[in-house]
Amino acid sequence: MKNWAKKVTIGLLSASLLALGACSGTEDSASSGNAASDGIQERVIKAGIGLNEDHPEGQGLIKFKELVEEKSGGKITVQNYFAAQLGDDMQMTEALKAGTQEVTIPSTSPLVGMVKEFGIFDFPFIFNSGEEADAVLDGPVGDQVLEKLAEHNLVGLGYWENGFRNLTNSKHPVEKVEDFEGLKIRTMQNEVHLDAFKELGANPTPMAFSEVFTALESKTVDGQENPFATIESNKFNEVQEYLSVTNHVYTPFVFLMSKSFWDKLSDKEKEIVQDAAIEAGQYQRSLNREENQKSLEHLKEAGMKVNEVSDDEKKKIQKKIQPVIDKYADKFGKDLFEEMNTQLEEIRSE
Ligand code: TK8
Repeated sequence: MKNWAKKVTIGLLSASLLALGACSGTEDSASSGNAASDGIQERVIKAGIGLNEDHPEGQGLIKFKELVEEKSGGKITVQNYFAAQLGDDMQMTEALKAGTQEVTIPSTSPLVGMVKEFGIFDFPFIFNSGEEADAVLDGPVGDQVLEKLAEHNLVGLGYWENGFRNLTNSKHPVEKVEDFEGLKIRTMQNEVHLDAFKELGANPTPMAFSEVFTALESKTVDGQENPFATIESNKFNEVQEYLSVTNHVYTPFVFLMSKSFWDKLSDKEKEIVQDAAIEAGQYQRSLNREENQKSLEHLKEAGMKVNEVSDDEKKKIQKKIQPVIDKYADKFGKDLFEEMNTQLEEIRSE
């Protein structure tokens, strides 16, 4: 998306979020009797993610902390917790709903049981590049999905990037569609991923990310799939021999805030938090794209046996899982799915 277009979308998103909380925003600060003249109170944001501090997501969260603290003149502080210290993606999301944690940035995939529309991003081979994903996620399709979060006591402040996923396993290189046969693969807790791997003849098991290393080490599963940066940061190469460059699906991260916390914020505080989430997200996305390529090189150097998958073979994989897409497109919202496809066609014809 062109830069100006991105700014307009972000502007609209901020405006609609401000409107969302406008009625309830100032009440709390006024009644607590210490409303500050600049509209900023002393507050603490507890933020947790599933990945490590050295991962681009961890670095993005550190950037978010810096920005919020700087923009609020040190009045709003952010306490960061990495590596699932506060729980896995679903547990932290529940904590936000309960109002016991303020921020988390999970993959959208395990949230599909709560907001089914997130599932349209889980279809294999839907995006050809990170830029295509940005355009859809930062545009009207992404916004419509974020709006669904309000009824779950959540506010979505934008999308960050987990990225394109690649398969690792301890058995053999996966070069052809037949090579999936019988492989025990850990998937995210997401029905599209589960069904797609079944369709390919694999034996998938859904599992929280925080359990994956141990499951690989103990050979409970043969393999898993994640972007290169995650494979490196979580040292999966120590327990996995083969890395197949499948790029089979793109996963967004979604920046979530507890709505009960959001509703307490003044307009000024909302602006600070919203702008920091977007700005840190732009930093995170570009770092992620740089680091991902470096990570692939590091994994090769560390001795992983890396193989490419030909375009022909990818087409065969795609064809085999088409029934899964057809089944779930209806379930997640045909209109939204079509709107996404129309936007992608427009981008590709530009
Ligand atoms: C980390 C997860 C992870 C995801 C997964 O909390 O579960 O495999 O790719 O990045 O969100």
